[in-house]
Amino acid sequence: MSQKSFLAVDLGATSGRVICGTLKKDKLVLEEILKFPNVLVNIHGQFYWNIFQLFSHIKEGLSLATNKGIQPVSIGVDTWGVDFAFVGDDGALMGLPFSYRNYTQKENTESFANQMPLDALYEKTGIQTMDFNTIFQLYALQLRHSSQLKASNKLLFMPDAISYLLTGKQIMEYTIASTSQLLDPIAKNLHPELLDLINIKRSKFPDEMMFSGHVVGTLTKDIASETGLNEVPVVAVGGHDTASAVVAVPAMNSNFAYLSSGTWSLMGIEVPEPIINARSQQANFTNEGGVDGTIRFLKNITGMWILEQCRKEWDKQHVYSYDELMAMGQNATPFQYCFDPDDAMFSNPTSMTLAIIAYCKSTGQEQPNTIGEYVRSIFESLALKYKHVFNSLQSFASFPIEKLHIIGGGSRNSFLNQLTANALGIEVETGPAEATAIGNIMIQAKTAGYFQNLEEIRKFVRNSTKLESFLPQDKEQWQQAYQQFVERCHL
Ligand code: LFR
Repeated sequence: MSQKSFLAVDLGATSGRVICGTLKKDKLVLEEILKFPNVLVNIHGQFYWNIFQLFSHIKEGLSLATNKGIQPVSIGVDTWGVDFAFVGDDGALMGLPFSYRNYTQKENTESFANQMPLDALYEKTGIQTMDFNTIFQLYALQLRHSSQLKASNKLLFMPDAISYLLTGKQIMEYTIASTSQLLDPIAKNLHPELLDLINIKRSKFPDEMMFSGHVVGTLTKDIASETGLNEVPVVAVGGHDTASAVVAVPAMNSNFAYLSSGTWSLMGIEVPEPIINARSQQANFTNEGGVDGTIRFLKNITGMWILEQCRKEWDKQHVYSYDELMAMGQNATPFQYCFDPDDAMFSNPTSMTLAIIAYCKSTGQEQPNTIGEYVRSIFESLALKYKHVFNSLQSFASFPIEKLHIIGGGSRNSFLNQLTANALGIEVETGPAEATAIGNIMIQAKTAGYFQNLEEIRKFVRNSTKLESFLPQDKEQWQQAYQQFVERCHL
């Protein structure tokens, strides 16, 4: 195999990157070209994504790639889910996209439920109810007589909006569209009844539902000349970051579960058909669209978000490195405090440490006092919640889950990895940390003809990654801690 490079534009909720992946013989070699912050903008109490600034950073990343002598075969874009941008009749973006981290989401869902019961919505879509799903956001925009919604010609999901800015072509990529809770999971297209319910015409969305592995378009002449790149194709990858991450799970057989660990922790299995029944609805598992006809049966768990938010507060006093925080957590006494990371009070509080204190008080616990105690309680609570979701996941899987693959940035956290193995009682294998970018790049490489299927891709990723294995320890202690967790958190 000769050397071939691909560029991944990978936007997360707190930062974005342009990464180059090169196929060298039997390995993928990554190079980070540019990392930039993705900062929520608060305007009159509403949170927005600054898509214009993100786009400037992306172009800067593409120019830097040119300066490094990279001429990629193609480019792929992935982002977080559910959010979208509006485009006007003249093709211009209409303002900043709303962020899913707005406060009023719960009211939107409750108000929607008066139109259609949420279990009926689940039955139609197989998507977990999360207050920020696109369907509820759009419903709320209708109620508010949103001028953007009214005046816009098209709605583009985030990765599609970025691809549009790069190519001038408007498409709707399937994996990202599936996070909207507007799709019929069998027809794999927008559900007419749901569009009627929120009073939005099909023509508000691009005509074409595009599946990964197709070409969206080529870089516009302008962008090519501005960045120095050729007019290379932009390929539809797993536009949803989690879909791209799951591509890069280095599994050797299909008896695995994954935990894509970043701001969110997404725990799930890969299945050929959606699992939609009363039990999956009750447990609020989702059936998001994956690449190559797969379904990502998973659940969102609040991930590193809680630590990230606490860190912002601690940084004001003293900036601790990640390793220092880990060490403080490791030295704190085990199993003193626990909380349900998915409690609504942690979704976007003004102060995360105060939210933890409030939770502890309301559940009859003492409160953490030192940073080490906070860190330990955050990671133990996460590991115990992983256990809770894992038990439920196993009850849906038609196979014995032999291993949990932790991928994404959070897989670098060996303290949490060990706690997770302890809580779950099975082997945990970690890596790659760059799963999202790797998945993005590997789908491009498959589109270019270098791989036939997911199995080949995963073998190649495994060969390219330094994996680490964590075996369970302290079984009885963790079983007791889990009982206590379930009682305290009323799970
Ligand atoms: C992860 C992620 C999750 C999605 C959440 C909000 O980055 O994409 O999969 O539920 O962000 O969009």
